[in-house]
Amino acid sequence: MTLNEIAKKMCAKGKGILAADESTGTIAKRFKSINVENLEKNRLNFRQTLFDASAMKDYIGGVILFDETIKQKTTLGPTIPELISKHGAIPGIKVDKGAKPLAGSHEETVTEGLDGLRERLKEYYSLGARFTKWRAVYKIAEKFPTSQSIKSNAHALARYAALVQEANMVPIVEPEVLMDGSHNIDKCYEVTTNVLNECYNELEIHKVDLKGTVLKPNMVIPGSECKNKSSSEEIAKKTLDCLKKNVPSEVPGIAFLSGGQSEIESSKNLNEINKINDSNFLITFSYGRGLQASALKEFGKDQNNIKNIQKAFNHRAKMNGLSSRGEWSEDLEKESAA
Ligand code: 5MM
Repeated sequence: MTLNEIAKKMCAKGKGILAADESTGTIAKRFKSINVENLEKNRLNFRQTLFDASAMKDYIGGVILFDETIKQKTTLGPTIPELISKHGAIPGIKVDKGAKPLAGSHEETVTEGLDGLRERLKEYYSLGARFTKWRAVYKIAEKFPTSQSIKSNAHALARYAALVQEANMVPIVEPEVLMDGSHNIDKCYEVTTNVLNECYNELEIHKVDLKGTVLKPNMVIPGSECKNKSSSEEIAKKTLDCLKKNVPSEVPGIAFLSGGQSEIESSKNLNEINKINDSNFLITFSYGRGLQASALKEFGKDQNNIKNIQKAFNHRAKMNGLSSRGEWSEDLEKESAA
């Protein structure tokens, strides 16, 4: 498959991406919330339960894994990447080494992980990965994000993407403008515009073939502490407008992060965006919390109740699959959960 074909398959209509790439520290927080010990066997058990669920075949185009997970063998027989491929989804891998304090602007971060990346990519390809992910993080506050943060993160994202294409994989470019803060939706629109512009400037400088990439952005949404709430219609309108103005049309797929929105909010907002999507972009989800929160709760109740864990995951994956077609509704949400 060409990189363009892989990107389209990851974001195919009715399907999206499962972001299961929590690093050991992040999964520790998730497990703490359900009183599960953060052991390798528990991480494997939770993840293989999701990757073997029936929704994988119908609603999941790709799964983003963490370094530990891509190297694991399931207790079902196959390795993790084999299990994912068996269900028709594409295995992918998070290759960044995390957001670290930015020298010169310590309250902001720059994502690291370029050293030795070319070699790591070879290994991940041999383990079955066909796409990768790198996340840059930007916070909104009075003086933030600085142009230093916007420029340094865009530069790193572009160097990452160029290396990934050289290794014959599709780079997911994830510039995440955080929801934290009291800013309004228009501020998020303005910052997201600046961030996207700088990213695509750098991607062009680094000769990245945009047809073989997927963008993973935030939605244009008010800060979580903002007093003026926005309707899904407004979020959809502003998000789509921002993407149409700032993302080059060669990009085949846009897969949103959920970023701390609830499961229902993230499905509803994605649905509204697709209802009015008049662009050529395939617009879908690449959710972590938005796809896993309910399943995680079930896992906390009983780690061995595969049926209930998979039922919760199947439901969310189906709802988001519908949202990627603009066919989700609150009624279907209730009917299918019953
Ligand atoms: C799954 O979480 C990923 C972050 O992991 P680390 O912080 O441990 O590196 C994250 O990049 C994720 O892929 C995206 O932010 C989407 O997740 P949400 O939960 O925002 O949909």
